[in-house]
Amino acid sequence: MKKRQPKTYTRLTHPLVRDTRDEPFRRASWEEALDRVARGLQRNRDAFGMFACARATNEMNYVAQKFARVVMGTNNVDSCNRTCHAPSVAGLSAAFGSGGGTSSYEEIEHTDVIVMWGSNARFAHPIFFQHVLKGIRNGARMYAVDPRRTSTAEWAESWLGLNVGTDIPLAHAVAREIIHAGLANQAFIERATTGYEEYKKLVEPWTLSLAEKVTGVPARAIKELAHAYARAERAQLCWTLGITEHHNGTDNVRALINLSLLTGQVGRYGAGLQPLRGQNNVQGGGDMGAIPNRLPGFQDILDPDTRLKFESAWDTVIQPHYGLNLTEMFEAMEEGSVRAVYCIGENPAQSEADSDQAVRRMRQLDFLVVQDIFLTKTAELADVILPATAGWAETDGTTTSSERRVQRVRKAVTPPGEAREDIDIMCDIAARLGHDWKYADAEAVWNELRSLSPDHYGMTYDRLEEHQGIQWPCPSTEELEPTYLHSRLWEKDPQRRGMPAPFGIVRHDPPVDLTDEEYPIRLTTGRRLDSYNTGVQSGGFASPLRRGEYVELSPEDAERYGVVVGEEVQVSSRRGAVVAPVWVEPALRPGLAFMTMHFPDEVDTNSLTIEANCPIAGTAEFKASAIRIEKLPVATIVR
Ligand SMILES: Nc1nc2c(c(=O)[nH]1)N[C@H]1C(S)=C(S)[C@@H](COP(=O)(O)OP(=O)(O)OC[C@H]3O[C@@H](n4cnc5c(=O)[nH]c(N)nc54)[C@H](O)[C@@H]3O)O[C@H]1N2
Ligand SMILES: Nc1nc2c(c(=O)[nH]1)N[C@H]1C(S)=C(S)[C@@H](COP(=O)(O)OP(=O)(O)OC[C@H]3O[C@@H](n4cnc5c(=O)[nH]c(N)nc54)[C@H](O)[C@@H]3O)O[C@H]1N2
Ligand SMILES: [Mo]
Repeated sequence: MKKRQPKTYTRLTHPLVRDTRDEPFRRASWEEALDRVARGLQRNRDAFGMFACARATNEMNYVAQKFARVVMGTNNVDSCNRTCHAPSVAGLSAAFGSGGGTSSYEEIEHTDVIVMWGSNARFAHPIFFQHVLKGIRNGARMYAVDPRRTSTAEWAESWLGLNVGTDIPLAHAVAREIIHAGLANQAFIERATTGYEEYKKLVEPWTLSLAEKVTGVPARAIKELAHAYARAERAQLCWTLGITEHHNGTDNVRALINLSLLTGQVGRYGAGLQPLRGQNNVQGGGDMGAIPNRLPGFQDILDPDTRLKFESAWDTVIQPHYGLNLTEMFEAMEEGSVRAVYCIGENPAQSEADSDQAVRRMRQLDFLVVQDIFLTKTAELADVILPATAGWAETDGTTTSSERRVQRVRKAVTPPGEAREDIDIMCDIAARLGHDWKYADAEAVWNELRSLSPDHYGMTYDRLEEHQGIQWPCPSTEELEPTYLHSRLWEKDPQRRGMPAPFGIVRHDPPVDLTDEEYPIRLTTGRRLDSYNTGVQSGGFASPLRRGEYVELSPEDAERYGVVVGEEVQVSSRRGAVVAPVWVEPALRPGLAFMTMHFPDEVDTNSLTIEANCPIAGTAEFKASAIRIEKLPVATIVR
């Protein structure tokens, strides 16, 4: 078999510029590079978009969104939260008025039933999975709902191997079984929810046998999950991209939230909902307002009092409407209504669905500045490249984990070459465009945020240190709130209970990219333990775990196509084609293939994926493409 070496990315150490896109980059001084950026943005003031970095600190994300809103006068600011958990935020907000996961990590150690739905946490959230393992050791039973028998599923009492994109039928069948078995929590439903009668009608057709037919999960396994979840004293429902990366991701999320409302498995210690976020600080990026619909502290832009508060603090006028999300910004590039992009710590040239289209759109921009720590594929498309310090270990500040815990991070190593902190670079550009912001350090940024976000007000740097991180909400500098959200739903006094949580009336809608005779295989994409996202930060290092990119096929399909491990095949979708070696994977059922996004320089998986996206959240259907596998003619096989 051919030995392939993942690409090693070069760390950026000084600014790079060029006059036209056909020229190679040349080294420039910071002065020259920043002047060029200021000019490029200035001439596109009315057509600007910003991508912020979910790996960098809260402070950096706060300044990034302030840059977009104050310097450029737009709410067009977003990050890779769009490509993963925007449906979780939208679904949780619609149900509970707040987009955060409801529980703390520790609670999973003290629960009775753990449902991992569309989440391969053993690979993708290994630290959280240590808490899961403790929970299992303490007696919790785990159920894994995933089309693949993943490494996570290996630890489960039961694996529900469903067909890709059939989560709503499965959730509805679980609900119907709970209702018919008399296990619905009537008292909670009456006290804390709305829309139950309609929901009951919605799920009624989803008998166990119909669900078995549609989802492929045996009726017996669905029934067992329903009884375990509803009877548990405390149950935790965790989900990730298997739920969200679909064209109906927000509906999927609502279907899962419904199960917690039906059984009262939310708002108590040990009972809750955990959308495990992807990046070290994607929770914080959104909390800081680096999203197009919220100001810092997750405060709605449409609320006039909120806008007024920020307008007077920042001495500016905030656009009274939502900005474009990442997906919409790409569409706007096509139309020409976004012509300049400031891309900080994102690699959309390789991470966007239908990446050939994304690259073509970025090429059409009048001006692209990329600020990164490595020379990425996206940076190669830019006019100016700015070298940043890494949010991790090279910068002071805070980040927020998916249990809403804000923690300090510190500068421990000296950044290479002339690399500068993201915040300082942005402030220097802001100054060139007429905004003189002075921040002595990260703490000064944090204190400005605290003064504007009630949920963060009580978190001084000293207190974060003292408590080794604090979960939001934290409105008081004296006390701490409970580790879980929404205990109000259990209040007997209706005055204190606040708004009830509505059941989501959501219907099954199969993946957009249908399989047929021409494209008979369902491709789903995701992660492996050994690599990170587009490989920029994990490429190049050697590990016995790493075997580069493969198209993983079930043993049955491999036999049917007559292909063996290591043999290169052509993988085609309705958008593109790649050549990839085969891996025969017993964890896959016939008709299902798996690829990662980790080695795009070897095999560009995202040239296959479909851009169809959730109309509420903008997240693309990375989890469901239709493909065909073809043997290569012998002459083309190069070894
Ligand atoms: N090692 C490692 N860890 C990472 C990352 C990394 O690149 N490498 N990336 C980080 C990021 S950005 C994120 S967002 C998280 C993502 O973490 P995860 O969401 O856990 O990772 P994925 O492998 O993308 O997808 C999870 C599972 O969804 C399943 N799935 C596919 N289609 C469906 C479906 O229709 N229904 C259901 N129920 N399941 C389905 C897949 O088989 C897969 O096992 O990981 C983070 N952690
Ligand atoms: N096929 C397929 N595609 C997917 C997915 C999938 O499941 N399948 N998942 C999607 C998901 S969940 C995500 S989150 C996206 C991820 O997509 P991206 O966010 O575009 O990909 P990354 O490889 O994580 O790129 C992160 C970049 O940030 C830079 N960086 C890191 N730290 C810093 C810092 O402190 N400052 C600056 N300025 N730069 C920094 C890194 O060098 C790197 O270039 O991919 C999406 N694409
Ligand atoms: Mo992600």
